[in-house]
Amino acid sequence: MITVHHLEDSRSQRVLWLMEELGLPYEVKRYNRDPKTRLAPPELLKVHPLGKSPVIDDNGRVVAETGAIIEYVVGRYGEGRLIPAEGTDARLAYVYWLHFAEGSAMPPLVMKLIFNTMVQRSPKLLKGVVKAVTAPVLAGFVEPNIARQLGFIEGHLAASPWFAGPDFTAADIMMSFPLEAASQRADLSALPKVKAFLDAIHARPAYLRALERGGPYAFA
Ligand SMILES: N[C@@H](CCC(=O)N[C@@H](CS)C(=O)NCC(=O)O)C(=O)O
Repeated sequence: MITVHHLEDSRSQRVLWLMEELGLPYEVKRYNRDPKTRLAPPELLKVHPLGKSPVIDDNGRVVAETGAIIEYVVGRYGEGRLIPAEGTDARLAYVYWLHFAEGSAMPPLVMKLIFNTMVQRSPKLLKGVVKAVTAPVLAGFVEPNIARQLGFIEGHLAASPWFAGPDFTAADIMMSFPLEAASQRADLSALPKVKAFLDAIHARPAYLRALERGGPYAFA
């Protein structure tokens, strides 16, 4: 039985969803964020040295990093589901988007969150100074990268119903979190395909079952 170490309101929601899509039995060990810092609690450090979520434990085999977990679970238990056949263009697209999600899409979204949090949490007297430091980086680097990436994704989804071709795959699960985060940190009004993708995944029965297992999730 796989145990999913799941931090509330986090990327690990994707792993619960993966387990539901595959119909695999699993146990959820839920962790709450520190209400002030929003960081993971120290208990997670006992599961993995980085103390982040998700982490799974498959009978003593501990796997961290969402993409690695997805590759492990799909490879070991998927029986060919949620992954395109080897050697196809769809498989190449699958590998690309599986890596793009955390490797390219998340960094500018995390930077935006951090810079905005820095401004929010600065003492009143320093807010203006912190804003003066962060605003040019946001405007000159972070925002343009987010906009360019979202435009690229919109174009891809205009040509393909799912990220890796005609069928729903684990690449769609992987890409869900950056797009959910973007729906809160960016303007999606000119991105109908991205919005349609989010609507489609949010209506999937397995997605809804995963929400029940994981508890409240602010990004859905
Ligand atoms: N690239 C890693 C990122 C892991 C990560 O940063 N997880 C966040 C959850 S969204 C976390 O544990 N944050 C709490 C903390 O940093 O204390 C993955 O996809 O697994």
